[in-house]
Amino acid sequence: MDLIQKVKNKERLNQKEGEALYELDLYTLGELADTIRKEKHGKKSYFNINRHINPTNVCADICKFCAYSASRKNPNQYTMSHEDILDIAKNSYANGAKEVHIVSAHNPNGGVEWYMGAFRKIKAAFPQLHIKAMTAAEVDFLSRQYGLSYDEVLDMMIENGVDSMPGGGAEIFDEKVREYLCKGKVTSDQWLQIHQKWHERGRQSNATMLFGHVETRAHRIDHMLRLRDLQDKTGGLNAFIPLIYQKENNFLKVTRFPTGQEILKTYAIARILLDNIPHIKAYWASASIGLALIAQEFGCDDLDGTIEKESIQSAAGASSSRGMKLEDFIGLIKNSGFIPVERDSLYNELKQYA
Ligand code: V47
Repeated sequence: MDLIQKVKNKERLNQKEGEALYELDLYTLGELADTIRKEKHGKKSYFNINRHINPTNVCADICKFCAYSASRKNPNQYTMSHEDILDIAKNSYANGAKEVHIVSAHNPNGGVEWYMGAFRKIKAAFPQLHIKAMTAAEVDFLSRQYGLSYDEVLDMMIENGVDSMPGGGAEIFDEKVREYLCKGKVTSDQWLQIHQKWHERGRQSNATMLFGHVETRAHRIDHMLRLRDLQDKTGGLNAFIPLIYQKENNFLKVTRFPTGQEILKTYAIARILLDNIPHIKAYWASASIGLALIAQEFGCDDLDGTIEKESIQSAAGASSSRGMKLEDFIGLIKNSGFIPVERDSLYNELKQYA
């Protein structure tokens, strides 16, 4: 059957059909994705008021694409104390943040308590503040470093106040590409297993995909389909977040970058293929706010949030280090023809800015 008709009939596509979607022209693809987006979310575009905290850049793992971790390209090591982290959370909470998104490098010096104590202290001081923390890569790192099972680390996260898990560390699931990019870090199967175990505890998480470096279109489709399989089993993924590779200050040599068209196609294909994941996030810190606004017409219904401060994408060249003012964020979404909807971290609607 014709591929377009299959999408319209809501039939599931396989690897080859996913790859074939890229051959469609951008507008056809955009229209197909936009129809699905409208059925699921109408003209609503979700965001939250959040603060990203990256408490350390000292890392035991080496990922070629990473400009954030301390290395010979980034000699400025830092590790925050619990007091530093708590001060940031306090400030952000006072400024209206509803979520802290905490992602660290894999610091072998602090012990498990450095990670867990920070969550516990934030939760005790600000019980209303949602803690989204610990990528599956961090869970795997703590497990390897301290001889703990994944179950033990995940249970500790819950005991210490972590509410949901972010989608980082997924990179690209294809084993060969992964070995080239970040050998030694959490494997694809382990990443999926950790999220499955988290979901089995009744918790929710997100999933990312880092693209626009050395991977092929086929690798992106494979990545999305592995997530679709996980979601069939657990239903615990809230959002899929394609992250666009930023090229500065790292050790990955890339000469060809995806065009705006290729990025928009990837968002649209994600919306079409991932029929069981409710939200597709155009993370403006990696896409740029301009492209993220356009992505709303290509299947994306979420723009992440105001962020306040961002260190990972901006270390690699993105202009996202200072976050975005709430009024500006709302104004931009409105002016682009969509309805800004402030959400909590689990996508409950808090306020519509009609
Ligand atoms: O896992 C690292 C990526 C991720 C680069 O769950 C890079 O809501 C681009 O996971 N160029 C961390 N990306 C950020 C992340 C995230 C962001 C926003 C929302 C959510 C969520 C999760 O950043 C890492 C890695 O894939 N990253 N270096 C780079 N040079």
